[in-house]
Amino acid sequence: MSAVKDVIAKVKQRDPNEPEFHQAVEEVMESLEPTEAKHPEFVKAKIYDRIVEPDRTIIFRVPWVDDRGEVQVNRGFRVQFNNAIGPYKGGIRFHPSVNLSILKFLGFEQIFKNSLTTLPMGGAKGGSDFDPKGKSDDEVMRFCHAFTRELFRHIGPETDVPAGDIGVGGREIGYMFGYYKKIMNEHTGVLTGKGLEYGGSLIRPEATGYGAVYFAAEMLATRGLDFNGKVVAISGSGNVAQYAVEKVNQLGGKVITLCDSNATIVDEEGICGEKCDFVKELKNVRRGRIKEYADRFGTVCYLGNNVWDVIREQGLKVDIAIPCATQNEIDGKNAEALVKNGCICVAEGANMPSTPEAVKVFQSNNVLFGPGKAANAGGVSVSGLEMSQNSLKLSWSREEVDKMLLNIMKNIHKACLDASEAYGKKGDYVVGANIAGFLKVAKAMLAYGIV
Ligand code: NDP
Ligand code: 2IT
Repeated sequence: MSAVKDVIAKVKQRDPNEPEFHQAVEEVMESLEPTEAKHPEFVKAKIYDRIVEPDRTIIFRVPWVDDRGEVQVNRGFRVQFNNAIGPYKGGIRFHPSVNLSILKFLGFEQIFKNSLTTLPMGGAKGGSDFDPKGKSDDEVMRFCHAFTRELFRHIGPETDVPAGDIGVGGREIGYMFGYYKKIMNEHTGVLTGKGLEYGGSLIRPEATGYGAVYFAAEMLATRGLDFNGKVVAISGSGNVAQYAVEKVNQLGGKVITLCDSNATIVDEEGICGEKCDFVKELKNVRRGRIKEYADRFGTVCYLGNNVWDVIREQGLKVDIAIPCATQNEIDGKNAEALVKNGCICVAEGANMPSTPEAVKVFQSNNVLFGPGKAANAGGVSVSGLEMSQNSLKLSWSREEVDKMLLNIMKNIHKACLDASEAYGKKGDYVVGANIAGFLKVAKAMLAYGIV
């Protein structure tokens, strides 16, 4: 048996209750198979076995008091997966679905994503099963403080630098950073996604969404195509989705869908201008439901269905898909419908939004498919640039950061294509991203000996 097959089997046996983690490991490991022959030294040093085991996993109790004075207890996590090429780096997710399997899949993916950015960052992920929905600002503050009361001892600007993810945006980062600053008595770049007033970077809120669209534009350019006049389906309506919509509009495309966990809206006129402002205010300030968009602008709304079900059921024509909600949101059936309805390009804004069956459907139908670890790397890239600015104790302009982001996305695109070609799978961005991300980390691990 090949080393990677053996590793996949061992991971499944060792942690049988971690399906999302198995999925991510299987997807990465299968595409690393050709690296074994070129690098027998990796096999000998058991790099493949070592890279699937986190450096450490921290699980902790988060007790806090709600507005009624009742004590609540949540579970907090930080999976510090691999720091071979830089300090641990990766987001914090607050969502009731959060568990060890999901955070291990995210932390594992983050290793390769961060490597692809060309910046010195290791891979990590954290979070809690806390549900911010329906909580007051005070409750969110108390929870974030309680979460940081334990997390603080495991992180640091040269050790582990968390950031946002689902359910964690500027507000939550502010509460966590403020508490860390208070108890450590230091003002350092320990978190990214901070407010501009206290060390944040311009373009960080925009970075993931813009980056995903930049990556899609690079893929399209390989076939002489661009966004102009294209119909685009985007899912989610949070941070990543909002700025993906903005960039698609700037490049002349038309976005016709958005969703949240309750409903999908379809606006065939295009989600642009004041409608985008409405979504930002609705989701970031009032924290309401996307259904209100349909009420306000008189468009259709499908309760309980995600964007991809709606596209299949309604037979909507779509040129480009940018999933920006959550893992496994596009299944094989919905991928087939996308292909049938004319989709030529998929750029994953979310992490692992396509199931393995969906990926197969896209790739076997010659759809340009950009996996999350490449297509959504813009967010963590600008996090890396925020760390650089914090270390330098200065801040760069919007134009400078946006230019660096665009450059990084172009480089990632090229690195994926080059690696895919070098390993005999030209144009396969999944193989390219996994191999290009892996090689740098593996070589660093090898250099350290058995540690
Ligand atoms: P947000 O919390 O800002 O937004 C998430 C959006 O997706 C919301 O509209 C939410 O709906 C919807 N959503 C979340 N979970 C589900 C679910 N189980 N079913 C249906 N809809 C759901 O998160 P982000 O925009 O930051 O993150 C979106 C994706 O992008 C995630 O996969 C994340 O890991 C990934 N990502 C984020 C980066 C970042 O910089 N923020 C960087 C790289 C990747 P509702 O409003 O109802 O909660
Ligand atoms: O999945 C991701 O890359 C993120 N949530 C962003 C991580 C970061 O450190 O900016």
